[in-house]
Amino acid sequence: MLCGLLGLGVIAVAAPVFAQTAVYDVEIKNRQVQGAPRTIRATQNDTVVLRWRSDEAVRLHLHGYDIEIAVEPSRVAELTIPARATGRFAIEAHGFGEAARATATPAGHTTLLYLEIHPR
Ligand SMILES: [Cu+2]
Repeated sequence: MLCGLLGLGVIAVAAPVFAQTAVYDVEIKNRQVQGAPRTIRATQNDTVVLRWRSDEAVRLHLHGYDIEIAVEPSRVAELTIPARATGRFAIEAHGFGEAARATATPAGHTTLLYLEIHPR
């Protein structure tokens, strides 16, 4: 019991000092994000890891940071974001299915999630 209390104390002291890594699982079904919150919040200098799974090929684009990743069906694709810039950034789908594999950026963009980075 005493050990448990001490452990909690250490975590409470350490948390505000060190940047953290937050991992989120995000699933896309029928071109929509399932269950996850529409906005993922983090603190500046944290690392955010989004582990994407999709029932269809999709190309993802994180605005502001300008990171693009391709997600293939039934395979986990990780999007790692070193959260240095603060603000609210859209993560868009730049095409599903065949359009996700095309070299040109398709016209229709769909916002899937927002990433909010708050100042430390
Ligand atoms: Cu975009």
